[in-house]
Amino acid sequence: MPDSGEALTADFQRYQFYHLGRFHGCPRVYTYQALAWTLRDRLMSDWMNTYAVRDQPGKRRAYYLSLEFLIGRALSNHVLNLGLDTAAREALQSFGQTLEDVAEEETDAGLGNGGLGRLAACFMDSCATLDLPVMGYGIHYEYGMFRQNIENGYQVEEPDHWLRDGNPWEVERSEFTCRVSFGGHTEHFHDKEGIPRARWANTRDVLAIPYDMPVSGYRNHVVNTLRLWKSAATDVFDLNEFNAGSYSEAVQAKNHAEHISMVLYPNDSSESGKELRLRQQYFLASASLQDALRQWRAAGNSDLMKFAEHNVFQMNDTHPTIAVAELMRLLLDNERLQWDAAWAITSQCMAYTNHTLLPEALERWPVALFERLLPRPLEIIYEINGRFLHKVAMKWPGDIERRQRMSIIEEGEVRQLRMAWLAIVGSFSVNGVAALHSRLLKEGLFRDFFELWPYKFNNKTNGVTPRRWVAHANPGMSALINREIGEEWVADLSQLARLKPLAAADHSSFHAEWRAVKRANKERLAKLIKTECRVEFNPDALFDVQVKRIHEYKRQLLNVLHVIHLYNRINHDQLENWVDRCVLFGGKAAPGYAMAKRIIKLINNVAEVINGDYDVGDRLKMAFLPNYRVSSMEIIAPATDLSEQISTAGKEASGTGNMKFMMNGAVTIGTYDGANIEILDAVGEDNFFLFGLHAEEVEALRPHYQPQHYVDSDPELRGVIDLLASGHFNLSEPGIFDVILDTLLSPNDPWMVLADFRSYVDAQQQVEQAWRDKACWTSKSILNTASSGFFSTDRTIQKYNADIWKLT
Ligand code: 26Q
Repeated sequence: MPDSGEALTADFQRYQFYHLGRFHGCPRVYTYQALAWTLRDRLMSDWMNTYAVRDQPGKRRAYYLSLEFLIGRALSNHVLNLGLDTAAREALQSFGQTLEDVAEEETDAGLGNGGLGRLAACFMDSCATLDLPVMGYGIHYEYGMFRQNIENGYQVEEPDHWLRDGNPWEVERSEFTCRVSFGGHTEHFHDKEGIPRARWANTRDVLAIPYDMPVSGYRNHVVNTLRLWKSAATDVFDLNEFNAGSYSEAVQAKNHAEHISMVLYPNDSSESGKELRLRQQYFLASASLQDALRQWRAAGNSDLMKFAEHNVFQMNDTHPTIAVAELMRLLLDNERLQWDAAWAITSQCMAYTNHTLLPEALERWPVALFERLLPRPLEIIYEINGRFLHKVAMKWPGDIERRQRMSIIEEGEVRQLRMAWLAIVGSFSVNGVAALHSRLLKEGLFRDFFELWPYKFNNKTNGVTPRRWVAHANPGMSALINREIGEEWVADLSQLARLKPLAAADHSSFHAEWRAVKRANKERLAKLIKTECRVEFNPDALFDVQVKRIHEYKRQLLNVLHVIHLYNRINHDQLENWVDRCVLFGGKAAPGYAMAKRIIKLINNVAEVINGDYDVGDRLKMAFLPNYRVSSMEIIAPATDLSEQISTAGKEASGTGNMKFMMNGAVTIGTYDGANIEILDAVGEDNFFLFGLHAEEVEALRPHYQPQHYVDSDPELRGVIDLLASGHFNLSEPGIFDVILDTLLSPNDPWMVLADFRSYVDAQQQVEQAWRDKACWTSKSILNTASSGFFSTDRTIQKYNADIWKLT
């Protein structure tokens, strides 16, 4: 299709008038829609071509199975990838609109909670840019991540009806609808050849209808597919009920089916036992595997023994792990393979990525629930476990305890399925998401399995896509970089290293330009914060930012304690060498996580007191930005000076926000945890503010942890705790922060917040010292961007491909 500004203008006009039925001057959302359709047309032929190229016999393909794809907005991303920036601006200009304003009209596709979901979206971007035959499989949630409002300082959740205005990017492909079974019972019989077989009978089925979203590569004419399943009632089932005269029951059953893809679960650490969640998991796994089998056949293949040669499924955490049992079921019951053949195929094409070290976050499902919902897959899991435990017994004769530890079935009052164990047993590859995380998995959680199958375990350090997180989010910095080293860095981020010489202080004019870009980005963020929080951030102050899910292990509380400490310093006139600071928080709490919600309330109350204190003035500001999401981070990361990555060491598997900040020239204050360690390695200790206990030290201290000891021996910490305990931040709401004080002061605080307070405050002093020397800070900022090449998902995906997927 023609790509000129004129051609886009004509199409845009046609869509606005003939397709949408809107005149010039209509609400801006229709301008967005008309432009989206105009661009979609330009994706279509590349999309169809990519399909055709992928559809060849004998070609190996990968599938990314994930309950979450946190995509955010698509329009600007496609504009960038297609190289249509100038043309799109030209088209909009004749209607008096800017691309930025129009892009703002798009609702984020918030089909994920946080890091794990956003990683899946960055991976899809890199796979397309690297021209790899990878398809994403997920769920077409009607409601994505809830919208967060703040009322009187408390989080209030609202449904996210992201499809209200329609979704111009998706294409329904009802021709590939699948059927997914639930309930019923199993029957065992011998087939004509006398071979024992099973059938899953009397099931209640639902339909899975695919909705495809295009995933464009960066200027390479590749458009891959993200296929999202929507649930619907089967006609047959409705009709049966209807014939029996129970019309309303039939409609109810229809509702029941449609519930499956209704809403994303808003927990970012597993919440066990919810039946609907298990339905979602099986729905995704079953539909995706059926579809992959169909695609493989449609490409002209037929010898099932070659299936594992041609297909690999990457499971994003344990959420889609029921796929192990489901592929076995399809091969045994539908394809009539024998157990050994089916197992050889299954265990050769499944791969599992773990995203957490918290033992309490490992997914478990009550066996009883499985029995009722998925009787046939459960039988298969029993068989997998029996055969597996036999192997364990062979390797460690008489070691009963180990057999119990390693069993996929956890015995106890409620028998439970350990999904991580099923994933490891059923996969040929098991990986963590940062070097430390992968090592700790081998030494801790997965130790027994590592001893059995050391060759399965590997590391794939996370990344983020530089297209969205730099080229799109930070056009000012991108232009500056382009001028210095050309544009190649966008698809080869290691090129950024060529900026390193410019960090030297004698490049003062480059330094000034770098600062000017950051300053403009800070103005943009300050405007947003003014609108959303009614707080004034001064762009000349240090922008100190912690945005991520609210979780105790991420220690937003440690950050708050530091802010209270700064407030105390002001109140005690300790203003020597003062550095003006604006502290920004953002993030959602799981609706059922009371402590996380109380932390949000604390942040808001402390902010209100500080911002309202005339004596504090511009020295210190604090804000909580409501409804943190992908599109907020696109404004926040480019405007950040100091990136807060302060989890208890050994608890954050990787982190990916840390990488987005680094790429955009923020300096990190962080613990020796997750990918922070690799960031520190890349940028050097002079350009990273490291503090706190290491993972091993945390565990060594745990049995003896006495938080009161730190309070007694550190007057500044005592000042902070005393002020909090005095009720200064909750004068009209007595007692609401007692639970927070209690955990901070408890020897059982798992996150050991107070153990790192002194070290954190000292590191913050180093931050201030560096900030006061403009050249020194600018140099650190440039070096962070220049050293961030490793953290591109292009590198991550190349490693997945080289070690696991082996696609050509
Ligand atoms: C499980 C069962 C039932 C309901 C919800 C869940 C659930 C949903 C989401 C459990 C966990 C999640 C999300 C986890 C997550 O985002 N983990 C993060 O993954 C990132 C990408 O690897 C890492 O960088 C982060 O360190 C890790 O916390």
